[in-house]
Amino acid sequence: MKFVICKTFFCLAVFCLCLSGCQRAPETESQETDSFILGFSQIGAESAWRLRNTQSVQDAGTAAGVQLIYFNAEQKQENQIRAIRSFIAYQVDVIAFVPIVSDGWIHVLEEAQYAGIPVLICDREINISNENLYAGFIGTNSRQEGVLAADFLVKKFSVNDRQEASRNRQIRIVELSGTEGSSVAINRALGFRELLAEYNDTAETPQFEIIYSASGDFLRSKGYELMSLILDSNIEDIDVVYSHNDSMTLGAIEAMKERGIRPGTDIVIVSIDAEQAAIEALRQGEINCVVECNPNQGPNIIRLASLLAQGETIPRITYMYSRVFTEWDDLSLILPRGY
Ligand code: GYE
Repeated sequence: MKFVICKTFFCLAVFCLCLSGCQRAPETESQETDSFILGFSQIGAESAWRLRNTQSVQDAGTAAGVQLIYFNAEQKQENQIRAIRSFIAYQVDVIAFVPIVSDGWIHVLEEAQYAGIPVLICDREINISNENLYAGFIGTNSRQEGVLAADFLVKKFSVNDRQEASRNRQIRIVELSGTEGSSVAINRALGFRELLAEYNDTAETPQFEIIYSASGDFLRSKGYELMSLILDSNIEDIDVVYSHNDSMTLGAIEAMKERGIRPGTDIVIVSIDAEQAAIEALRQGEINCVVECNPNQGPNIIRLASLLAQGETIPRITYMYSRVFTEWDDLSLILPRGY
């Protein structure tokens, strides 16, 4: 595990002391609210999205003068639990963490509650019966992301059908899902299925069918391996690949190209995240739709953590705004993504 303490807080404190010695300025609200210690446990560095997410928290912490204690769990839940225990031992003011999977947090959260330290759940949700064990959640609405991905397919193959031949048959979908047991993978699968089931119930053709689903762990290498396996197996007539993140999508595209398959043309591709490389693939016609998942959660995390440090309550759920990029948009208007 990597352990980093931001020194900004100390420099700022020294700076403020010097300043107050000269001017005797009254303490402003922001000086008060920013001066707290935040323990932040991140999952790891599995994707460009995750790197941007980490950077966003670190930048926002530095800008607000928060003392951030950062742990990288390197994809292991036990490392995250150990990190949270060390935050408790260190007596931080607030704990924030990105739960790699949704189950298995009860004991460590009880320990945090016993120590009187509020906990902010970031990016991925947890599954827990006693909701009082954490203060709130900030992240994206991953169920809605699944709904939006399915909504694009419904438009692509029916309402705005550009593939006449597909009208009278089933649309065969392969799903590359994220880390097993993570709320994001569970909800992106759920929202996607919900909307397609609703559509299938009301429309005669085309009907959508998920013919294969497996986890690629949100990794490009696994997206490549999985897609290679699928294409070399007896799974035939794939119309769509629905991938839970851009890293896996980019790996899958590579596997398709190696086999002479034209991604975006021979197989419709729907992805989630909207990192720069995926937007480029969208521009080149190799991806048909990308549902944005906004990684720039740092300012909200720091704002909510500040409130918790002051003993205030926060909303149970804070969702980040996300949009959808499709092949029908004016792609020249998309600004550089920064990740
Ligand atoms: O989509 C993916 C990542 O938890 C929302 O995790 C996040 C997901 C994101 O590594 O790229």
